[in-house]
Amino acid sequence: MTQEDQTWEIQTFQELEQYERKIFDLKQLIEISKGLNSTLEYNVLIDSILLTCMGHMQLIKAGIFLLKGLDDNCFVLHRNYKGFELSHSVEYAIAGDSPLIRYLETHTFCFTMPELRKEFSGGSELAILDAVDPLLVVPLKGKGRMNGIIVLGERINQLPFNESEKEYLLNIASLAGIAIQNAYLYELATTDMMTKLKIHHFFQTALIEEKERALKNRLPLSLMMIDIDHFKNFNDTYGHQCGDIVLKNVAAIIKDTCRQIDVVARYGGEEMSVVMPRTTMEDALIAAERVRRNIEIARVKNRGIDLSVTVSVGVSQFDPEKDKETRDIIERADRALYLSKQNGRNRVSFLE
Ligand code: GH3
Ligand code: MG
Ligand code: MG
Repeated sequence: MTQEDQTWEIQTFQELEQYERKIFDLKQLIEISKGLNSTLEYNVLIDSILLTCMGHMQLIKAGIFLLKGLDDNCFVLHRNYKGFELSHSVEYAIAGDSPLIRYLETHTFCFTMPELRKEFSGGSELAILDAVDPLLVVPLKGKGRMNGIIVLGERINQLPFNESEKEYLLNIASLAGIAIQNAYLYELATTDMMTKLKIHHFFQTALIEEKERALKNRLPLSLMMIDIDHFKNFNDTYGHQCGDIVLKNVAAIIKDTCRQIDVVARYGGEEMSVVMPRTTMEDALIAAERVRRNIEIARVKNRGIDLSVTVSVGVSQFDPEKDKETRDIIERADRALYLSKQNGRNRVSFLE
């Protein structure tokens, strides 16, 4: 073999290795895409994005800034961040219309903090990123608009990111940006914007799904129906806006009182429902009493006036013998709620 042949063979071998590496990377990206598109649930998606970055880049720390709420134009560090030791009392927030967000929106790069400081001079928002102290900042976009920022820190191998790793991260980021956009649209379509609770249709679907799951896994399932007492009085005495404030406050208290796995929905008007998976009647009654109590002790403010608000609650537990349809479970909780009203309101009742 001549020297020329040998050089050619080495080059071909190196090219082959590069192609194999590229094919491997692409296969990995398809898997990542499948993973990120398999859920529309925000918290699951966030974990999936962060763990993907950490796994592929051998990172110890990862976090993500996302829009604070459905109708909020402010990016905050999501509480599911990993590895960073940050203050729980500080809200790491960057305004959506700030120069930093506008800059990142128009630049599809990964930045180290020194690079970002050099490239981007205006705005005080860098201090927020500085407080997190990431190795790399990766902007996320959906439909051309910023919808998040990934912050990555500290690698297991201590090495800086090379160009091909940065390119790979940008590919992950573009998949993550689309997945976040989809989850955001799903959230928007299934949320009642006034109370920020789930809409009626979502409740009905969730109850059917949970009933099937309970049957299959022989797990308990309970339901709470909640209605605000004498709600019409708030409207009639202080106006509809006051009624809306009362409704929003009650909704927020119910959501804060319930667990993450509970589906809290606006059933209609000033009536709300909570689907409680893996919950027996006994535990559902404890939860219902907690909801009732938390609303009773809260003071809802309307134009400087403290309003006292109470609710009546009805609870039922799914019984595979009795309940052929989900409407049977709802009907029993509804009748229990009616009992609470009849017996003087501001109380919890149940029907077996
Ligand atoms: P009860 O203790 O028996 O439940 O009495 P109530 O006054 O709460 O019940 P009623 O059904 O008579 O009145 C419910 C009122 O809620 C009537 C309706 O106009 C009002 N309402 C429904 N949705 C909204 C809303 O989104 N905002 C406001 N401000 N009022 C609403
Ligand atoms: Mg009412
Ligand atoms: Mg009502």
